[in-house]
Amino acid sequence: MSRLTLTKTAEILLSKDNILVLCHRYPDGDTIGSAFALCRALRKLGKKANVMCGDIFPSVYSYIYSDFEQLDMKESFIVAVDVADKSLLGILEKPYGGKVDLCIDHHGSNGFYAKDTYVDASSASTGEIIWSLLPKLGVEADKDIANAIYTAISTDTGCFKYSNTTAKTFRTAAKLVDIGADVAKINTLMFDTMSMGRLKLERAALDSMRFYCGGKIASIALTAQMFEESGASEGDLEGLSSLARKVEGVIVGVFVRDTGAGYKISVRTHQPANACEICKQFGGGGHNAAAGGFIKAHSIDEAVDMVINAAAKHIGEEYVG
Ligand SMILES: [Mn+2]
Repeated sequence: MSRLTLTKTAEILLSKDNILVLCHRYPDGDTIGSAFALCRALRKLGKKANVMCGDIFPSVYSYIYSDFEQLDMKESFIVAVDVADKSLLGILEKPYGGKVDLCIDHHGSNGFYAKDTYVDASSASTGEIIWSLLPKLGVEADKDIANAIYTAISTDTGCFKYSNTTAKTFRTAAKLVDIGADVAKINTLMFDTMSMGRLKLERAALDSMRFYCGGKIASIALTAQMFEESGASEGDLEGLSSLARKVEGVIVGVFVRDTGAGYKISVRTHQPANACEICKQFGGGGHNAAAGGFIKAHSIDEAVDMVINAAAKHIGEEYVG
């Protein structure tokens, strides 16, 4: 359960082979981009390495993984990237949750479930950490690695818009462009393309929006039926949780989704509200402006009510549900 420096992290990786890199469930651009970038870097060193995720990768990311062949390999070292807690491994928690040798992450709420952990909460994405790791591994990034890391960074910063974006984020992105990252193509895919399912899902989500505490808090409640009827896929959910926070005056945007196996909550905040503090009350976590968790409730209305209550208390407002 020790906390590593980046140099030590590189040293450990250099001393291992047959490395399995794990992503978190509901995989996003950061966990996918970080995993494939790291895996490709390890292979460049002549090592055997594979990527695994408990859920299917959304097809929008296929340019990262489509020409990537899984190797015949018996893993002897397990790395998790962007996975703050072992429960986030999803169906991989059972086989691998207690066996993660190394976790590389940027969540301040990291649960230190791995044998060794490198966590940098000031980093906007795990992708940025992988980028800093490359020279320590002695690996020069190629175009595939650049595209994977660019995806990780751009998606976790909302295309360089969120408050986690730093000068280092832009400097890293600039170097990725130098290497040949397909910036326009990736940005169009990630931020300017909508499937018909997503359109229907977004329409339903907007219809469900409710406001509380004089408009400082807003909620979106997505039922299993709404999801079903939209024809959307899991990947179409990306960014949906940020919609409520976009409304003028809203400092806490609450997104609750009935997954069929419990209620997934996502909270997005503007300062001074802190999303992580709100989600912690339900055993969740994340970042100051974006956090999430799961809650048990009898109905989606009850689940929304619980989070709105916590959010109202958090910002010092009165809420009577
Ligand atoms: Mn991330």
